[in-house]
Amino acid sequence: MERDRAAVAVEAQYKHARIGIQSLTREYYRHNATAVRCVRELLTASGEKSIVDLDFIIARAPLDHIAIRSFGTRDLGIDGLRVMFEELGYVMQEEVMRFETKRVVARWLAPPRAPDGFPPLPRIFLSELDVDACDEELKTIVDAVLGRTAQGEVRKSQEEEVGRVARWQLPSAKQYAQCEKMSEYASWTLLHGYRVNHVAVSVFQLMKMYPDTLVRDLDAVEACLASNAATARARWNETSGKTIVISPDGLLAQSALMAEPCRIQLYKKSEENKDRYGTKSIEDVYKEYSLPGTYLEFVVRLPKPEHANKAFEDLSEEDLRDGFETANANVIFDSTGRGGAGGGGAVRGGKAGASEEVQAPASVAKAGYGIHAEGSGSGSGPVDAQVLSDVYKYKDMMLDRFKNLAGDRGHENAPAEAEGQDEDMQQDDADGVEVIDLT
Ligand code: OOG
Ligand code: NI
Repeated sequence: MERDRAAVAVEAQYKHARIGIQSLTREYYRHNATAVRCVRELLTASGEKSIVDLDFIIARAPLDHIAIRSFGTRDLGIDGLRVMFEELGYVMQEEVMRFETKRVVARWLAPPRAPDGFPPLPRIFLSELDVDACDEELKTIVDAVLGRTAQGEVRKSQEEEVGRVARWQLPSAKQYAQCEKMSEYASWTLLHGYRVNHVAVSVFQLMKMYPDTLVRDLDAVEACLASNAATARARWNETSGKTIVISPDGLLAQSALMAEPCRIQLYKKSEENKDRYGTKSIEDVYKEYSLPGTYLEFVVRLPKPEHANKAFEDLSEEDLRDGFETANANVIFDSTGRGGAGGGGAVRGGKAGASEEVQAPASVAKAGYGIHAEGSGSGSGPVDAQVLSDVYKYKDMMLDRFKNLAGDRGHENAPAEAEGQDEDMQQDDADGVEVIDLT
């Protein structure tokens, strides 16, 4: 009886948390057409037979984590944000990740327990800009924008149009551009606020849902997306020189797409106008820019060493490598970058820490669950040419298999737009995330 009551409580809390998470992910997907297409492709290629529409994706697509950015000042940072997740039963973890060159700090929360038979909820990755540690020039802009919550140079915040969630108004085009040179993290967060920065698809949970899926590691994710014209154009984050980053223990592998461009209007200047009677008026001029929006990430977690020999069917999320890896995360952050000085850890005055170096890939995480279970080695090592060429051969092989699969599925998987997509889910015309003109 006691046991039943506990089970009921677990289930109630889980369902409550799931509603909260789904409302966040709904907003994320509503404004990121590429993410919808990519997740749909992974599910369909994995054998999902239902209509993979937005509701299906929100309710069922397995996520490893969700990430939100913030400013570490007043109550605007991690400690302000954590509360809403703790109310949903999430538990803040002790681990604090520091990204010295970016002036960013991050922590994560573990989800409440999932009742038997239910998939786990995603972890929450929260980060904040260490505003006090920033150079004066950057701090001045951030403070100016965060302080401007009432009427001012900024017309409106475009919450509905672009999915922004902030307690401050938009920066001007000039403030954005100046800020971006120093910190892409800061410029992104001034623009978008607390909206979900990215969600990460869990390959392990995808395999649990579809035991026969070919999508069993990150190379297979790439091959799957490359095999369909609707998703093949997605640009990968290759700021580390490759698409996949792997933790030194070889058990956490991650890859991410570059952010979806987001069209947003920013204040440019004020102009003095005269009407035909010679009456003067001041008019604010806004301009539309295409700037980095949100992105999609993919995660492979392998079993902890003590569970390495468990059969896949017996493995559950708790048996896997947990948490995050600073060096991986440092690269993943750059998915909202445009390759300027403000990204890649080059915040002025910052110094590159050795701890932020990305380790060479370990063969085990590349290879996925099957090979790991056979114990083909672990740990990180120098990039082995043989391993890499095997990976590429494997990728080609997977690509062929996905192409065949797509052929079998016929029109269902044709490059044409999926029916019934929202107006605001249309692909941005701009290829890439170049600013139109930000001066
Ligand atoms: C977070 C980047 C780090 C991960 O999974 O390591 C990250 C961000 O871009 O805000 O998501
Ligand atoms: Ni992430």
